Amino acid sequence: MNEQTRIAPNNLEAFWMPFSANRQFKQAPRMFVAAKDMHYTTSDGRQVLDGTAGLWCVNAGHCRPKITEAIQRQAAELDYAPAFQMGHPKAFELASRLATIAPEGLDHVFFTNSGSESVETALKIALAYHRAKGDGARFRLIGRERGYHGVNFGGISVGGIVGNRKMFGTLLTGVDHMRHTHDPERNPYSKGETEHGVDLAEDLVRIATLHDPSTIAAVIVEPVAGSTGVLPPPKGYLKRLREICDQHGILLIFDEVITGYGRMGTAFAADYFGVTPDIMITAKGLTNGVIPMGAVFASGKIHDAFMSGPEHLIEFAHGYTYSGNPIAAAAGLATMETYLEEGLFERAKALEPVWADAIHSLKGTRHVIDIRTIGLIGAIELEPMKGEPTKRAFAAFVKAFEEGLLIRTTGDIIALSPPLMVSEDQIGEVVETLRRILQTLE
Ligand code: PXG
Repeated sequence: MNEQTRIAPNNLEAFWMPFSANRQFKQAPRMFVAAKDMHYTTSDGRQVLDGTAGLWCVNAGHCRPKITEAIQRQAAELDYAPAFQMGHPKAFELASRLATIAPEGLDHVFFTNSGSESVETALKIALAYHRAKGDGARFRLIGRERGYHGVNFGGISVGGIVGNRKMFGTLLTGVDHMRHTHDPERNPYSKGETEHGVDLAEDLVRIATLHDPSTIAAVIVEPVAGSTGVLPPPKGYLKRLREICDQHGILLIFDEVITGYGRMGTAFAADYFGVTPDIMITAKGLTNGVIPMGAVFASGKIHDAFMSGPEHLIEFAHGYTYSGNPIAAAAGLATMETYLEEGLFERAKALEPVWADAIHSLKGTRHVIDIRTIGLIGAIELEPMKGEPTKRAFAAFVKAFEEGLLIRTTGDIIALSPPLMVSEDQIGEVVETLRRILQTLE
């Protein structure tokens, strides 16, 4: 590490940090200054094992040479090209490459810069698709309680996290929500899909009946809800949603921002569950988190519905200055190369049972009331402190950081999602550090 990276900033005031307790953080800052493979380096020179792939995005591990070099090369060769009415080869190359790993039929790709933008893009594609087909009466969007679809207005409207919604007025109209699938009483300590709860898919029938199915444009769900504490779907649930959508001409959107790019041991959760959506939202692992980029996949049926009218006219009035940005596209291509060369998706698949057994070995540890694992994702739910929800899990987060392990917490749930290059020894380290910490926590 060079001298420069060791210097900690001496003024923390100006940066208004996202989704952070700003005042508390600034009293006792936690800073990373470097990273390599499975570890971060802190500003005081300690190594921290990355149990969360950054924020669920660094699937290939940190500062991987292929990706670093691709970005350096691209920055020196073509830094930026206009995204509208102009092109550059790498955006086309990346889209074609992504289409080859996507579930069959999802062969068109729209680039964005984040998960949140991918969500907005997907919702707009869904509405505009029906209208392009002359079915503009389909204007309703259906989400789910405990859903997280980023932080923009469409996403918080279909999302189901009250804390992310309550401050922001009336949101989108014409939105309804299915019930969530979290039911630890019926599905305690689950591995993979949960046994009970397929019946919850019938909630879509109830909502469709209430509004009339002909008014519903799309249903959006995370195949595995991530941010609200890792909620795997009940067996058969996603298949049933697919059936109901097909029966009523409703589009099914999967938000795979967390589950995409190998996190489940398959390219996408759609492959893991054997259910193909009409539109698939991705970001994060697309560029290994290194450069902001998102990609929305659409079926040929959807794409082609837009390709009518005079050829000189813009078919879809949507896009971003940085859609398909050259450096992001180069990062995406190098990331795909790294996943493939190192067989990281297969590695995640082989590790799934090892991971599940290791995390579930925490059953019975102090404060633990439930554990869920699926793919290379794990959640350890803690009993909240009386009258002070989230406090115990946050204490675990701070203690883990001090002891050299990065975890995420949401409410009183610890969420884990290491880079797919994690070794069995490192999985053991994650579990033993947590076991030790939980025993000492108030
Ligand atoms: N959809 C899903 C399913 C997500 O998980 C987004 C959309 C939004 O992505 P952007 O790139 O706009 O942040 C997300 C993001 C956490 C955590 O710890 C989760 C996310 C982001 C940051 C933290 O649970 N998910």
